[in-house]
Amino acid sequence: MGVWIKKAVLATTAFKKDQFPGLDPGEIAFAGKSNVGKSSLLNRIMGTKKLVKVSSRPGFTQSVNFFSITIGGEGQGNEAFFVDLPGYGFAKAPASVKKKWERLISAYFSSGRKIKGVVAIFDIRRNPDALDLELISFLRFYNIPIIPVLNKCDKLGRGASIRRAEEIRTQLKGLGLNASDLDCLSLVSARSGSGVDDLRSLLLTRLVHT
Ligand SMILES: Nc1nc2c(ncn2[C@@H]2O[C@H](COP(=O)(O)OP(=O)(O)OP(=O)(O)O)[C@@H](O)[C@H]2O)c(=O)[nH]1
Ligand SMILES: [Mg+2]
Repeated sequence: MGVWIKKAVLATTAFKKDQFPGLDPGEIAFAGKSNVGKSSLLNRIMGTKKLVKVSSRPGFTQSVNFFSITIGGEGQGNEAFFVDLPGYGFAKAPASVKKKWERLISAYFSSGRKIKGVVAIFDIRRNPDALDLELISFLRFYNIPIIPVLNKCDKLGRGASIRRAEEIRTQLKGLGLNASDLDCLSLVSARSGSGVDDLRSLLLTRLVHT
């Protein structure tokens, strides 16, 4: 028997931390640079096409969005949140807006909520940089498990994806990711759906068992 999502709905859109939901059943958040495909991947994982708003314009998600999910199968009876975060590192955003997002993202990580993992999403074609290091350091400081994911694999062939994954794995190790976190490095495409079933199982299993 597997574990699956029976139902997913948008529960709360928060522009500041006092708008985070009072309910705290355990959650997994999606973080990464602007435009890496956080919102698209969430739609794929939840099996929804339009629940999470997506745009080719970087800096699209500007609030913290909590999606309430009902788990079925082995995890029957469990409720949890998936949390879509605004992206960081959007060069063209005005400084004041960047500050606001940064404050919101750090308020989220330091909120004391039951964050059972953060899916750290990277574009498989790009190397992690200083801003990604900031995210990783932040998560390590708060002892939040990191689930690294390389998205947009449809842009590369299978061989090239595997080669890139090895390069990025080495770089992430250099940025301080634990071996145990790196063990579950996932290669996915939010566009084609490849790798998404395995990632969904991994996330739901975390939610149910940790
Ligand atoms: N080729 C390809 N494009 C993708 C994939 N995932 C997302 N995209 C595209 O990338 C763009 C950004 O997607 P979003 O899901 O809005 O990205 P985001 O990370 O939520 O962006 P922000 O909200 O700005 O932080 C959109 O044009 C998507 O269609 C993928 O796996 N492959
Ligand atoms: Mg988004």
